[in-house]
Amino acid sequence: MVLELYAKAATGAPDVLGDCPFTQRVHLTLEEKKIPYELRLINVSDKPQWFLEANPEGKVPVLKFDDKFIPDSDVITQLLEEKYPDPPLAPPPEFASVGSKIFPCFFKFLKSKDPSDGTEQELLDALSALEEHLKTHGPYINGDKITAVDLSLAPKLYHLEVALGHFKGWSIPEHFTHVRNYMKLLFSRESFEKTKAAKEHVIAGWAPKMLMKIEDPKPVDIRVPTEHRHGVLLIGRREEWSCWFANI
Ligand SMILES: N[C@@H](CCC(=O)N[C@@H](CS)C(=O)NCC(=O)O)C(=O)O
Repeated sequence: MVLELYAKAATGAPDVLGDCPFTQRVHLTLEEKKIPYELRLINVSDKPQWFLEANPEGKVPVLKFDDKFIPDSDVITQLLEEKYPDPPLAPPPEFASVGSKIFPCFFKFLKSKDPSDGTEQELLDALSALEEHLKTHGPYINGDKITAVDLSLAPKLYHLEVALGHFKGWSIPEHFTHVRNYMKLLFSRESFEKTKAAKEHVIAGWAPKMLMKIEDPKPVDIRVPTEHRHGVLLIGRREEWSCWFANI
């Protein structure tokens, strides 16, 4: 039985691996455990009917295991740990949630239009906690060996770096030396190189979320990418592009 990983296809490029950090977490786990698998891409803007029947919530990642479709990266990574215990990736329980505030803080800061609303500071505080942890326990979250916490954090830190760099011209301050080295270490792993989305797809994936107005939090009408500008795939209506460009 070869496992099948259903992963997000890139926005506007249905044959290219997309930018879902939860999918990459599972993908990294399969690679690090050297479990054979087949990758299947799902266009999340136009999900096939059979996929919605097998997985009514419609989200990726989904793992086909023993003829069952299993969604959710938490559930999948736990299953993989049980069925393929070698190499063990479970972290010590006290380290299981290290860094877990970073992704929600990154998202709030990315969407923020008010530089004094405290969202940047919240992100800096979350990064500071990771810096302190790594100072004592690094270079990975649990020392020398990579664990599942690292595999969950790596794609999120990658999205943070790419999206904040692109949309806000922001980067992790230089004094976070342990966090910056940690990111280098994670991003240079063979498994990461093999499973990461291209930067332009990460940017295209975040662009519609950047277009959501604070007072009107409904997602905009997303259509297939129709134009390139500044090397970025543009999606959505023309007036929304100008609103997006006005904000970068
Ligand atoms: N809690 C889920 C989150 C998965 C998730 O949000 N996936 C997104 C892509 S990054 C998705 O499938 N979005 C498409 C949709 O919601 O229709 C997990 O950890 O697997």
